[in-house]
Amino acid sequence: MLRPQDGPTRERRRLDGLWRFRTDPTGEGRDAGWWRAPLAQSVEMPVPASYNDVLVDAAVRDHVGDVWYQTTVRVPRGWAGQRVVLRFDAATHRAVVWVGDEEVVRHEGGYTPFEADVTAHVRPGEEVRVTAVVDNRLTWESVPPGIVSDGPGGPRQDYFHDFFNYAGLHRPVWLYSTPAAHVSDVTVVTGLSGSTGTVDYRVEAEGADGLECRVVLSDATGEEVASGRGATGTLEVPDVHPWRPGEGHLHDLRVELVDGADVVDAYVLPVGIRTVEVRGTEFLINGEPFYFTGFGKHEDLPVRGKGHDDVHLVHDFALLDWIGANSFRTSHYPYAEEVLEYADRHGIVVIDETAAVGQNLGMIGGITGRSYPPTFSAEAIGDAGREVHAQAIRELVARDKNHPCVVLWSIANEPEAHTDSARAYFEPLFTLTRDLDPTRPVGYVNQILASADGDQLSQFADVLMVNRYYGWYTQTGDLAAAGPALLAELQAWARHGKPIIVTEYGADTVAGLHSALPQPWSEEYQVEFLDTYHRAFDQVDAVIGEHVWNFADFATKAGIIRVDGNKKGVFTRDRRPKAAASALRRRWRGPGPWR
Ligand code: BDP
Repeated sequence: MLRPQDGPTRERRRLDGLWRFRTDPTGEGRDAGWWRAPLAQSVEMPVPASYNDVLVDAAVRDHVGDVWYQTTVRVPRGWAGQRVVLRFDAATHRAVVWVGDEEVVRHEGGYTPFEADVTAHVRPGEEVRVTAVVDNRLTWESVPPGIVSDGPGGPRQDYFHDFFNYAGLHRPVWLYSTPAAHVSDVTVVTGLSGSTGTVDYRVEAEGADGLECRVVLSDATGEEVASGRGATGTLEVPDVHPWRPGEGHLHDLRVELVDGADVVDAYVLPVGIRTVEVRGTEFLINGEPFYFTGFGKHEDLPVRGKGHDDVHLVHDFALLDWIGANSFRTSHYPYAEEVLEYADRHGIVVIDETAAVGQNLGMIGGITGRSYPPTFSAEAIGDAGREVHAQAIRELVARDKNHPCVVLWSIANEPEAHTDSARAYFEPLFTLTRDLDPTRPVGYVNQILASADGDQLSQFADVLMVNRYYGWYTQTGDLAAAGPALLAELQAWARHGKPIIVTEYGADTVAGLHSALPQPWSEEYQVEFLDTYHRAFDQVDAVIGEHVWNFADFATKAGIIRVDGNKKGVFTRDRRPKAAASALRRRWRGPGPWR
């Protein structure tokens, strides 16, 4: 699905700002038709933002079920004769949208965009009411999963992942125009052969019978470097300037539908020419071994929750640069497209993850002492849940396939992985991901219950991604024991003959808590903890990446092992560095073994 853009044949309008908002604790709005009139008893709510922390109201913060958003928009007069589209970049976790009195689209999944052609429901020059009901419930048929139960205070949401269930309209909402005959999708696959770059392109168009497709590739200077005709083809770029880590060099692919000399529609796609390949235990970008340094992140901010914000977008990337990180993982859901576009432009490498987190009921039962059904079973995540997961993968690849920064798909974080039912659940999802995108490696993120010998999913993965917490959840406070245990495990994984990225390792750390003898929770312990891991990584050739958990402290649900959220951040939630930040900076900006 193409991002809306302004151009000679297209215009867009952001509907962000203050919308009318109302929680619907009894779920009456759908029966009562709340979209048919101005939303009664509403308050004002900013879009984009999570709604949870904006108002000082526990009933909003912990709300379970539907909330309603509504705004009024005037469709530009100049759009007469154009196709008009309404697009939500995200609605967490599902939504139904009406324009005026008409339902125009519904969507499942909180982190991928959806849109509707609303041409028939709007009149250029006139105002129209846009209403969305957004449901935050997590069930066995959602990604991520959860359980809603009845409590004395109303419905309660339980879930199995370690970040707060922020919800709402987290990302921009757009109204945009295209011509009736328009470019509806573009796919590029890039290659390098010596100093020549190639761009295989495929254009899809709607209502474009009789029109010709023309493409022009230009360099950053605007100079044309290649061109082609037809909906598919290969462009060759001699003496190419590739996209590479640390240098987000982009070309522009201008796609036009033409009728003789008339340009009916034009769309410009930024293209980074680069290759990605796994060879033995190496991860190659443009044929050169790449070592990942960086973090698992979150979209998480005070007050805004998961609401996208350009100030923090730029600031987080500035901190990544300062510390010497060359990459991050979109743990544990697809991030806003603005984030990937920024990474494209700045040469930051991304592991792109679905929202499949918390699919490990044995582990959760072990932590909480509660009993759950088998994870991948008709009583828990069954066929319907897997289809939702498959759809989430389809939408992720459809959205992100053209980003040069994305070099690896992660189809789940820490799912159950040591059982036959896990293998049966995941094998088709690996196949699906590869069918959708044969050009990028695929993996999943492993948790310690599935060991190097017991894991049943790694056989399907191109890259091994492992999260480990020796010295924190096990061998707590005992780094002398943690180091050898970690090393032994990494050596066992190395026998698989695939590259290993340690996608999580970290210790909760209270900023400002100091201890001469490094004790858990102190800044000194976090530094020594990371050092211990790095010594092990440097002894295992197959380890080709290190992502600390986490970039910054983040909000979680209430729990006895969380004090005001998860404190494994190298930065605090408001992005102040803990001692570990300088230590990481010395390693990542110094002459590491990966350089
Ligand atoms: C891992 C999860 C991550 C948690 C982390 C932790 O992947 O989401 O936040 O542990 O416990 O299991 O800090």
